[in-house]
Amino acid sequence: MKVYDYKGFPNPARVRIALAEKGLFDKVEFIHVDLPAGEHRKPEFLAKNPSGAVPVLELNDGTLISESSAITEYLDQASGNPDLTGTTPKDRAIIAMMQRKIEAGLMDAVGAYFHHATEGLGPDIETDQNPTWGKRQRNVAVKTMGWMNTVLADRDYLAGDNFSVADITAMAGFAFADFAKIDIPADLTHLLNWRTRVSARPSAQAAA
Ligand SMILES: N[C@@H](CCC(=O)N[C@@H](CS)C(=O)NCC(=O)O)C(=O)O
Repeated sequence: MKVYDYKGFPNPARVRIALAEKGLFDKVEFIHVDLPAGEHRKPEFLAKNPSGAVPVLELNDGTLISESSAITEYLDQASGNPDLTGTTPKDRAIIAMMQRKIEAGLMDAVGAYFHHATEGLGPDIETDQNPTWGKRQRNVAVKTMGWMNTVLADRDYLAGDNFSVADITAMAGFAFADFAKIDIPADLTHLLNWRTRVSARPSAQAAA
């Protein structure tokens, strides 16, 4: 398997954490895509992912899977021991729900702030900025942190008692928030404790 990515970037980090959790990190070939140079917008890469974004997983039979949650779903379900995306219909639905809320409310909101309300990846890449919208998305991210704190008041992980892809999305989302200088408010103690807990996992180093 090949993973097209850019080490240190937020969405590739999600797949790197998932690979580490599944013990597959050394079983894939990482292909560096030079985002700041615009390699992801060239026809060769757009043929792999028309969205022009990393990560992309390429299976040995040539199948191309983009979207970090879909890649994680594949890695987990194909492993024979799906412990990140659930097994029962109810667990799978709850994990998918929490993953998507955190993806939209934290990861994507921080991304919108970074790309629209800061210099982002520089003028050659950030050609369609909307700073007003970007700043509003910063508020969305902080509001989402508050909601996550209430969720974590009575559970160890975001989708229940077990670590899941929802936690992976949040781990990468908070690393991105750090980079974009959006702090977790100090009174969100459940969330801060959760972050300490997941940061101690060996997989957290995979994305660093
Ligand atoms: N929804 C996608 C988002 C992928 C994404 O936005 N990746 C960023 C890197 S963190 C990217 O490639 N950005 C390039 C661009 O938007 O120009 C996922 O879950 O993988």
